[in-house]
Amino acid sequence: MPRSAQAMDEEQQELAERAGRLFSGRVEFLKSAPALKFLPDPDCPEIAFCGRSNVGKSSLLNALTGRKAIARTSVTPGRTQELNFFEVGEPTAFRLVDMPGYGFAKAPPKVVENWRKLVRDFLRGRVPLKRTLLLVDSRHGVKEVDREMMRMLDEAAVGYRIVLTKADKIKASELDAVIAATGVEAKKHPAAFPVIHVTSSEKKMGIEELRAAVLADAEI
Ligand SMILES: Nc1nc2c(ncn2[C@@H]2O[C@H](COP(=O)(O)OP(=O)(O)O)[C@@H](O)[C@H]2O)c(=O)[nH]1
Ligand SMILES: [Mg+2]
Repeated sequence: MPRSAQAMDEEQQELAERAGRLFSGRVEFLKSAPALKFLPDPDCPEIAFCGRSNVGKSSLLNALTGRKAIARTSVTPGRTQELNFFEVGEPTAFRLVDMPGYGFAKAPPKVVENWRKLVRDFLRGRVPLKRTLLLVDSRHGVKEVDREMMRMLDEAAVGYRIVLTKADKIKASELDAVIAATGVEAKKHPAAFPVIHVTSSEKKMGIEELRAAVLADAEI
């Protein structure tokens, strides 16, 4: 028997409330891993965040967790080349993984190659990785460097949600166009979710919905 719309609404509501409690409760930095041998034990679900340097990843992590500086917001793009792990919940319900940003100018080829290897090996081999969030700046839309990231996710068969950031920075009409174009792009990628998330860490837009989505992903 199909579930009623009301039952689904109630489930969604319950999920959103649980997500709100988890993200406003214990969130703790666990460790940085500059190479796979430093990864924490694969003993709980993980959700990873990736995107170009300066896309607003640290700001989004801070907004999701309601902290000012759980993840450092930086004006020096591309400095970190590590996977940063944060635990959410008491006891830990899941981990957030802050992946190193990409696409920064003037990166030496060796740095780019290290980035590619670390990210690819992590995506391919990480058993508890449930989902990745691919952040895209609303003002720029999907760029070629993002497509490379999308191809890596497709190849590793890690499902991902595309999250538009800094939605407060552009006009509503422009935002609609970017959402539509991003949706078209997502359809070309087998591991991409068709639904595009729209957020602003500055204006706290789309944050509650994204918390619920992350929790749902962690529980699959
Ligand atoms: N207006 C606006 N600016 C943002 C938003 N999110 C991030 N920024 C700014 O974009 C810059 C890069 O943000 P950051 O979180 O450090 O990006 P990261 O390099 O991806 O971690 C900073 O100057 C932030 O203040 C947003 O939602 N709205
Ligand atoms: Mg950052």
